[in-house]
Amino acid sequence: MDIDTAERLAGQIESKELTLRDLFASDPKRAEKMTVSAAGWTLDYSKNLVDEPTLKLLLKLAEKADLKAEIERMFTGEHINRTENRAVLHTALRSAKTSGLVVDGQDVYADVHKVLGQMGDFSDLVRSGKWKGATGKRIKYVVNIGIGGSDLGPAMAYQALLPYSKRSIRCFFVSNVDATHLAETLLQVKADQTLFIIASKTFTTQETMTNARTARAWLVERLGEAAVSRHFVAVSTNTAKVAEFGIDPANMFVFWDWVGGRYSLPSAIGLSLMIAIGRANFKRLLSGYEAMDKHFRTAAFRRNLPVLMALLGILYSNGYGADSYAVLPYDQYLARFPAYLQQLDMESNGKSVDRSGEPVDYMTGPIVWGEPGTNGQHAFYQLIHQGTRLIPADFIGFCRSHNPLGDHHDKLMANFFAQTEALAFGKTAEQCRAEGVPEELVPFKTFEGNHPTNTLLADELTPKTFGALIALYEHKVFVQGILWDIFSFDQWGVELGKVLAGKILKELSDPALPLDHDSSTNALIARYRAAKR
Ligand code: G6Q
Repeated sequence: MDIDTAERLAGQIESKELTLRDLFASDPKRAEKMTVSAAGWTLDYSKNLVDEPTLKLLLKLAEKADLKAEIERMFTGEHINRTENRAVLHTALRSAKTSGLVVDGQDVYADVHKVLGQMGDFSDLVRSGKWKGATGKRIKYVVNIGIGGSDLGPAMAYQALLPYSKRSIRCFFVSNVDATHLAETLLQVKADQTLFIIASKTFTTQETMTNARTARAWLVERLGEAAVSRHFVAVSTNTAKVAEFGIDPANMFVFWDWVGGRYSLPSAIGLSLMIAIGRANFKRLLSGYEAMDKHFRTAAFRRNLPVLMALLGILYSNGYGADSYAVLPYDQYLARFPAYLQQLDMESNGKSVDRSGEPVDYMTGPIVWGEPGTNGQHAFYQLIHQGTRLIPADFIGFCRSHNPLGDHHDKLMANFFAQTEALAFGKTAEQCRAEGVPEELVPFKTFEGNHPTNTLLADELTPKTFGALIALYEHKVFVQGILWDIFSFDQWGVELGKVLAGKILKELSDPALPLDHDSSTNALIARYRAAKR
């Protein structure tokens, strides 16, 4: 991060003590000036603790980090994922272009569209009932087995786009190696009408392979070995491992090492979603992503949604010391969106060394959390309103509901608007007194306000607006990674988890093995060994 600009920023924040009441009072056009639109979304960022000079300094940070050039490096396939020596090309997955990008000898767009065509053909077969199970029945259940990036995207998106899905096919997502996840899912499906999609970039992930093997055995027990080819397909970059598992590579949908797991929903990892919503809606989803990609790549930073949201996030993390931000979708279909963003943001920017390998001396990726409104209002909003921490929040809402029952939607959105207003402007002691609040209760009923929010509003949750929303956050995270000078596209912490458990697994299954961990871990393993079945 450019230290000089960051220090000036900190100086400004300390000297000014901005309040949203003053900022709005001093400029009647504030909301108009601080509202920008792109790809079906309107971002109103006026309820942020930012004035023009602060915004200028934030934009300077972007300039100093050479952000424009960094964006181009990503879009054109440079190996910006340096610790894994890979390009980062998830934006190529949603480009309508079919040629014109050759990276490391690969005709990227051509390959992307080839796989999209293969996915589309397969989805058509499953949706139309032409793809039959081993006993001649059509598929009614799709079980995606994957974890992390091979699960969170499709699981979240399936829920988000349920109104667009074929309701006669139900999708399930099994990720946890806890057998309960698979067992409870298998209770809800019938073997001869189930398609298992084994989704794993590496095809070596312990959780996924364990669930996949157990699912395979379950199916073979019911329908015989020959049924596997009608009931199992794979999504992976690793053809050899797919074949070794016993899935015909003809039933495999590929993607590439330049697609990071948490960015992989628009790749073949989205196969379950495409089966659910159909190829045309999947295409609309991709076009929404692409609209935001184009906006991000071309719009001036001052009007660039991902850039503005990234800069404001940096203001709160580094200027105000905020540890977290909340994502509050006022739409039940987006219930899993905060969980999805947790991986996208925290796995990408949960880093503490800069790009030259030196420890950073500033805060990087924040904690992301949230729940759909209005549920959160009856739970944790209290702390946002009256607690001691600064928690910036993104409010995400839609003008029209897919379920226009009575006045539900107006009520939902009345809460949506009321909350950002109350968070910004609070309620003063004078207002309380004017309302007749007894003096001894005034301190408790006073709301300081000055809690910053972004409001993101679209007409309707459609595949297109939804794709644009995901891309918006992807690019926000990218910008922050650049400004913090960290690598956002590796995840060595996850890799560590993948190897750590291996040693202990052996010790759990062989009680004769000596334990040489610390005294705490040794005692806990011994306790488990003594009580396990
Ligand atoms: C995502 C991470 C991680 C990954 C899972 C699953 O960016 O790399 O969440 O997606 O560990 O990996 P596989 O797809 O290889 O099974």
